[in-house]
Amino acid sequence: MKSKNLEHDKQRILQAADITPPSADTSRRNFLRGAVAATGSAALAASSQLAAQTDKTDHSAHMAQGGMDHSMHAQMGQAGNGYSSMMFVEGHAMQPGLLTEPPGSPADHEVDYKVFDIDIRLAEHEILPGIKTHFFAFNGQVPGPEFHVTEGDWVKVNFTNHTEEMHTIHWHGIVLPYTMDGVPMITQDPVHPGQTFVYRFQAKPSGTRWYHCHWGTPLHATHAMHGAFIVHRKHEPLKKRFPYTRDYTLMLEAWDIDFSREEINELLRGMKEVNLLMSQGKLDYKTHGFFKDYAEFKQAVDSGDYKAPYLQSRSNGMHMKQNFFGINGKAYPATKRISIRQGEWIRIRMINASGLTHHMHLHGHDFWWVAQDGNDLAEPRQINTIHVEPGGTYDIMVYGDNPGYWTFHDHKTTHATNNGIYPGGMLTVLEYEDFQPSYIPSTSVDQ
Ligand SMILES: [Cu+2]
Repeated sequence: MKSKNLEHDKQRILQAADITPPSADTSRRNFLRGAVAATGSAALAASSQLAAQTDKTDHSAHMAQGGMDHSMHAQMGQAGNGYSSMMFVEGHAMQPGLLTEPPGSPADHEVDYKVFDIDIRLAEHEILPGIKTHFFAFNGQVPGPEFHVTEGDWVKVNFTNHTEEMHTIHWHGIVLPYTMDGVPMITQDPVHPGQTFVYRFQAKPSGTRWYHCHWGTPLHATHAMHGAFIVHRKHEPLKKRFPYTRDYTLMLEAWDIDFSREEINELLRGMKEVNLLMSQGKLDYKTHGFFKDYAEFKQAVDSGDYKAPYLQSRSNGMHMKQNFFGINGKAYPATKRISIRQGEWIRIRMINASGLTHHMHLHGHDFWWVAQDGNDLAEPRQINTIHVEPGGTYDIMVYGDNPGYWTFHDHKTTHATNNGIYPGGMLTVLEYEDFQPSYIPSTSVDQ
């Protein structure tokens, strides 16, 4: 009876919401044509402006205190039993707006919070000339805004979701209360469309840390929902040996723009339906795979009531195959160069958001590897190629003693390409500001 009503509701909603089936014209082979088509597609018409936005605000804390009594589901912490999964929502009705301020951090009047506002929007982003695509992006930019705080600062981040999809923010490498860790269905309810979630924590330990969405990570975190979270020390001991005067952050990225376009289209189509059902309290596990616990999930699969996605394939039948690679949202030759002067030390912080491994190699110089995952190495290592693991952060120091133009790139050569064409992708140039080149090639895309 229930499922019959649900089927009726679903049909009515599909009609009311005017949800069109995914276009057949989405073959991987047609990626360039498809990229143009997606730009004008109706599903993406709500794309936000890529307006430059102040990414850091320091206004005084002034947020309404959410009710604690209903905000934290105590039983969620016990839901694990070795079976924790994002599909399990014990005690949660999947209604938006139930959870805004879970416990674990001091109230506004107890500490002096540094306040930041960040949002998530659907935005069009240009990876390099001719290649534009839509991403879920923090403040509409790729990567998201770069946070700079000092170790020990209390940080409050007002995170507002302006998309039709659910998201969270995970603070990667920050030691904080588990209620602020940003993993949906494990430590917090997902942040629903239109909702604001307030993250509160103390910035520690120091070093190169980062943040990313933890919902649907193959699309969200690796494609665009990532940014640097730099925790400075009051006194930086590394400056004694390496008196650096400039500090660069390089987010290493990889994109499958066919996958991202089709996933976003599919998600928008599906989320319209989910959001409508949710708002009416009619979201059912059989349609969307949300379960109270592992036992209910197992029973549903065993009985044949529910077919798990891994027993089928992705909704659009695609698997991610990265075809563009980049640094700070751009692929070579659109990547921003790294400037240095003779006799200058610079610091370069690399954050691997791509989900792949990279081998960053600098021409014409050795560099000193000084920190990993935000923590100083016991002894810096003098090398010129550094192995960069998914999720890891790596800090190096470079000394300007060889004037010229020097490439800095992933030595995994497939990553120094644009859609398979070399040169491109994860490649930039270390350039000396204070010298006159004696030779410049007569043909170049970047001189
Ligand atoms: Cu997300």
